[in-house]
Amino acid sequence: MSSLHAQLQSRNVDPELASLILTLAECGSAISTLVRGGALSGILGATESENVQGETQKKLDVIANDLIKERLSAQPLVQALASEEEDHSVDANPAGRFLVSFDPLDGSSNIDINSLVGTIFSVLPAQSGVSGEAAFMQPGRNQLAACYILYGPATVMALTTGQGTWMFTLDPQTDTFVLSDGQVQIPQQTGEFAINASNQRFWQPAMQRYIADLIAGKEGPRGRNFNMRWIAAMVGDVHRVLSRGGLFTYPQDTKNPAKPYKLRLMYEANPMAMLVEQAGGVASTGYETILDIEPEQIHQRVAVILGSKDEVETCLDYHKA
Ligand code: AFP
Repeated sequence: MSSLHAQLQSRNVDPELASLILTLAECGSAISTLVRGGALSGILGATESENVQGETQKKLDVIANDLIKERLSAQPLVQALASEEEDHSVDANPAGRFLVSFDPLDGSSNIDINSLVGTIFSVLPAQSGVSGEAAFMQPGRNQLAACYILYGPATVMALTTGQGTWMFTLDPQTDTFVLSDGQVQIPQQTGEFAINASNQRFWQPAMQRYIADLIAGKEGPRGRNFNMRWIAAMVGDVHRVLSRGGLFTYPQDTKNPAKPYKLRLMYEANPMAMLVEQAGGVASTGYETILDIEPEQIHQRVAVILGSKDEVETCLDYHKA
């Protein structure tokens, strides 16, 4: 039984980065306690406000955001933070070495049905002489750490600092994250995919062709059957991919021409892409490696295709045709 703290030490993670990661873990553990309380914690239901993305905020979106904002602002190592739920980045401590972006509660529509939700964090280096949102304009390849905390039947944390992806489980007795997989490896091949199929008529032709061939199964060009899963929380779908392989995608669509992509680069795509790459998988938009995208604004959205290497590469071949 090795704790997160012990793992960070034994793997020689920069002590200041390790200290920040422990703060992120504490945020996850506090939110986990609220999630477990459900209706008893007063966290269910919606607020009357909308976030910058025009989405109605759930009570827990706001509670989780405030909790993380408060704890990170008090962390001397954090120069600034950016949240999916904040209009603009928030300055913390000018001398801090790190920038943290986060999705405080991923999968908000699952809260009221007692289904999977999670928190996602991405850590970037602060840049000398650059402040405000401009400081966050770095490709995901620059991330020093990425992690998510999934509030499921067990609360688990997937973490990378660029030396592989590790998985921890929260021990509710001691309130500590304990190592459960020291080297996550996504199987290269898979028979499972995840996509919101209700958007099928809005996808681009390449994705239409790819998914049609998966669904055609044994009788189709792929010559074997595929199974489909959709959790409606990226954190849950990516956890399945890290646990047993699979392909997850939220592709470009024309459902709302003003919003061709759903997932956010800084809060969802970049940290998940780092966790997946560090576990031997691939993460792309269909045309570009996610971690190489040069961001233009903190709330920008991208198409995402990630997971088992061979299957993602097969999907990318359809985009070349
Ligand atoms: P929130 O972060 O607003 O809860 O959105 C969740 C999400 O961005 C991602 O986690 C899911 O994969 C996706 O939305 C679900 O989208 P659908 O509503 O199309 O199922």
